[in-house]
Amino acid sequence: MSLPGTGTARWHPAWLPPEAFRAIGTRRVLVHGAGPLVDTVFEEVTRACADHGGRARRTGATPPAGTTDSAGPPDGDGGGGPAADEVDATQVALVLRGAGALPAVAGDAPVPAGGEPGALGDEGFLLTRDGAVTVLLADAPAGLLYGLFHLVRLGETAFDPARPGAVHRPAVRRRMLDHWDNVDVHPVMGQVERGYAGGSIFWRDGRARRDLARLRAYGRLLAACGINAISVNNVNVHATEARLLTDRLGDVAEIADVLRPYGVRVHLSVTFAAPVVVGGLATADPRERRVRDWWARTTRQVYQRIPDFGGYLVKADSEGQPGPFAYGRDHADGANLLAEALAPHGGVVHWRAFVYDHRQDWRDRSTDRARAAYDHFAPLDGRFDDNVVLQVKYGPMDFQAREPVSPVIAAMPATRLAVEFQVTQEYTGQQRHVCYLGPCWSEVLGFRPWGPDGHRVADVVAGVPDRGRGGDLVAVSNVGDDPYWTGHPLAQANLYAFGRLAWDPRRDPRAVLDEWIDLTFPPTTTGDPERVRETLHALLDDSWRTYERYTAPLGVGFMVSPANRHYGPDVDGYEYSRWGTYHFADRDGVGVDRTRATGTGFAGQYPQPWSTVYESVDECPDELLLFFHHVPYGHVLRGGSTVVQHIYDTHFAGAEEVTAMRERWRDLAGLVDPALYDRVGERLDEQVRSATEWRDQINTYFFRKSGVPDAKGRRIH
Ligand code: GCW
Repeated sequence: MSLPGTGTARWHPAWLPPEAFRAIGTRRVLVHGAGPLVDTVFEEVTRACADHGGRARRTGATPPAGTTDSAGPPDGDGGGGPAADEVDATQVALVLRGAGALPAVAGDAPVPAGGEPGALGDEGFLLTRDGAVTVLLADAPAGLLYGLFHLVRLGETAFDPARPGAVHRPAVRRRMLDHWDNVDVHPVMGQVERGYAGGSIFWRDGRARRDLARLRAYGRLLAACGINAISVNNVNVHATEARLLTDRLGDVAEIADVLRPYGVRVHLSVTFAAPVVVGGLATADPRERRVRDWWARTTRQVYQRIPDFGGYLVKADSEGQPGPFAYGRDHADGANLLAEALAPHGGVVHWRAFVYDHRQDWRDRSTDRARAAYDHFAPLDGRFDDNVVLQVKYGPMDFQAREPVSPVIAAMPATRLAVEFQVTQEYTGQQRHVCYLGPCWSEVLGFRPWGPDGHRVADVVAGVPDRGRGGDLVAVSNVGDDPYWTGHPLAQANLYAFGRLAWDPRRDPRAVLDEWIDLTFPPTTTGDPERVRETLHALLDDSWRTYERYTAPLGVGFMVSPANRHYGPDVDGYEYSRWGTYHFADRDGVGVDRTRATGTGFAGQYPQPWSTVYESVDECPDELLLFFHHVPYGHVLRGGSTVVQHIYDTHFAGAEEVTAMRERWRDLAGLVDPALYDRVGERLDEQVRSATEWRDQINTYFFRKSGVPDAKGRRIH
């Protein structure tokens, strides 16, 4: 298909339309350095210059004698051969240090503190100036690539002579996306589990899709927002997917080949039972020699085929997936088994902490799903190998619109941790609703588990002495084969924001949105850039809180429809189920008592001050009240209103805000691409319908339970 405004492309350019490269593409650009990623940089610059009239030139493409780095194209130019005066007229130099002598145009550029040769690391870069030349320096090829996309983001301002020199490095070493894509269409979950953007970009009906052009375009988008790792199949590993590790490894290798030029390493979800399922052994017991040998042998073969393979991702003893418990072993035994096989090759195992009893009896009040990850994993701190990354969902339950930060994050200083977000909007509107999650992730990353003077979650993930060994940020992808990549075109902002916040967790999510807006809707193309920016901010900035207002109240979570696969309201939908996701509403009150004094004791899993704050019904933040406490409907919140009145007020307000969003979108008629305009418009219609449904079901439910009328006399059915 062809999308209006995108030439003949079958997909929307997202945050990399050709116009986004105008500032760099109109200049005379020198790329200096050797190796495949520098080739990519040169290719990008060459294309930008071809589109916008600039000149691209390459030096240092032949590695200095004695190095083994693979060479790119010979030194030369990407625009017809430079004349001597053009060489002198270089305006921008992207330079890999250590690739022979620095080109003269960059030789005298002042180096800001922290940017000394060798100090930038594998992915860092610095931006400075040498006289009239804008100079970007990196010590490793990936740094040059990230630096290029930094220039693209900055646009004209990158070349402002007054811009002070600055060093940039990612806060987190691995910024990873997990695809929950199935190779075979799963009878219940389909091609992509919790996917809301069509089919998979990797797989279709049991086969690799081999849409290599699109995969390459995906790699570009990922690199441009800083993502450097990806897992290509669902953590629920079914029969066909188990074979990606063995006889179907070629499919994985092909994806790795396409993403490699953009610095994205490929990881694979594997089943813990692989030695049995695909290896023909009678056991997968981690203590058995033949099992360890099997993993060592199999992993060696993986690395023969994919030398820069990232590692394994494992969901074990969770929601029916096999794991070490079957052999009387624990999660450290299980994770270390795979870590041992990966270690000689530099690979890592991401071992998920999403372990709980999914066959709970709703009558049993002593079992609390929120406790489970901590109960299972905190006692194992110190037992995991160095190349194990324990992957923890950001909240103790399951990607709800509002949860407290998982206490596991503060409980395992001797373990590498990855915090897992969900970019795919399973519980946040399934990409039919506008719900910009940047502010939610930013809150989580900025949360200080040890109180106002302590480290943040982001610090723990980056690594701090005595508090965290350092790990990764991971998110479940929202991408599919939809022409807009993400179903809802505005959901692209979530993918972009995840990458950017993983690179720099301290960034303001609104500033991230500004970047995304300017790249995706370049000011030079929209006619009225101010209006575009303001309108998109008006829709997106507060949309997560709006979503929270019209759905499950005060942190209690769920209330989603099981029949509609978690879309839309069903207050009691999971109340008598086995999943451990209850709200316990009765005629007197609502909420889950997770205190030590009278409840499940979950509040006690936090360090001070939070364990005291959450324990206390008076100190607990309003937005989490029903997560931690069961309170009467007349309980007065810190904000001043009663619980039931708050429910009514927020639900009326949330639904109204969505109606206002739909109105506001109309401001962009004629200013953005018509097909995109219509797609968003249709989804906003659905969001208005759905938010109204949520409002009415939640308000009616609590009115019927409590008998308390709305103080403002609004219509409750
Ligand atoms: O949120 C739940 C989803 C499952 C998912 C699971 C998990 C891949 O409903 O579809 O399974 O989490 O994170 O493993």
